[in-house]
Amino acid sequence: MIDPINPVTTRATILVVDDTPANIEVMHAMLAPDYEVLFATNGHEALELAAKTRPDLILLDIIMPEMNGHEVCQRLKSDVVTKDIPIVFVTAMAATDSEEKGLRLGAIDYIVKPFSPAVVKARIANHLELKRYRDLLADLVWIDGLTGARNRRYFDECLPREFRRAMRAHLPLSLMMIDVDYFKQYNDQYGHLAGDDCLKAIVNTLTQLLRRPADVVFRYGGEEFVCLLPDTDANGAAMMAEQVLNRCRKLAVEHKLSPYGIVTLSIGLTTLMPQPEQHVSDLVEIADQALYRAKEEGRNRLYV
Ligand code: GH3
Ligand code: MG
Ligand code: MG
Ligand code: MG
Repeated sequence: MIDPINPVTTRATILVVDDTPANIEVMHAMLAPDYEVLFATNGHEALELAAKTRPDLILLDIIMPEMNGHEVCQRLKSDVVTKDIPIVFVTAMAATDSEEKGLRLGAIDYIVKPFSPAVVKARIANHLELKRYRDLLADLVWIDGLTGARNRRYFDECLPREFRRAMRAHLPLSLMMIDVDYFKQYNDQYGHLAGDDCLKAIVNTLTQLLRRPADVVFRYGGEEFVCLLPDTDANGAAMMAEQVLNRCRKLAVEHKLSPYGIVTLSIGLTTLMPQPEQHVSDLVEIADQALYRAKEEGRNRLYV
């Protein structure tokens, strides 16, 4: 899966499934210079490895003992974990009905042996490119278009998961609710586009500060952001929130209509040791009330 926020360019992984060692050797020689190559010599191994490693592409033989390639394909396509992995049959079965069956089962391509290595390599590259774009598109569903932060939809997915995880592991879970101060006036004074730039700068600052892989920044609504801090106690979260406030002050974005003269943030903070009787929405509600208090007490501050 490509992370649009932190795109890591890793080599694609290809799983080759074939019961004949000589075929595997040929494939390996052909693919290893450009890809990570994994092998399975029977259907069961293939299913197991595919689910465990989720390769970017599977090259699948048809004639194999025990479980043939058609059946392997069918099983891969009926498992949520593996159903989106493109499958290319590479087989000596030239019969049209076998090819039709393979494609109907969901394979993206069907290559008959003996094949031209150059043509097969080109086809594989094309399939991988398509897969890359498909993954990227799928990920965009979770990203806010303006700031690149995770969006509200992703927050709604993550929060219950993190809540359950914290409960199982008996670890604290902290949540920071952040709101930009006097932002309506900022837009009025400097224009909506400048407002957009300001939101982007704030998200940049937040993502630079929250560097642990588990810490995630979400755009919760217009000029409101949420940071979810798993395995972070009240002290740790308060320190982090103070740093967020400070970094924003250091950005020193001019805001003539604010009593502070610059763009500032208010933060409502809460930390829970999740318990079965609590509801996940408790965390948001408490943070929201704390944010309200931070506003009431003058903004540009943290309230716990
Ligand atoms: P407070 O200090 O109490 O938070 O006051 P505020 O003006 O920040 O709060 P209010 O909720 O009244 O206004 C929020 C403003 O944020 C209004 C809205 O136009 C602006 N806003 C929301 N989303 C965006 C956006 O994507 N871009 C820009 N430029 N402005 C936005
Ligand atoms: Mg075979
Ligand atoms: Mg607001
Ligand atoms: Mg505001």
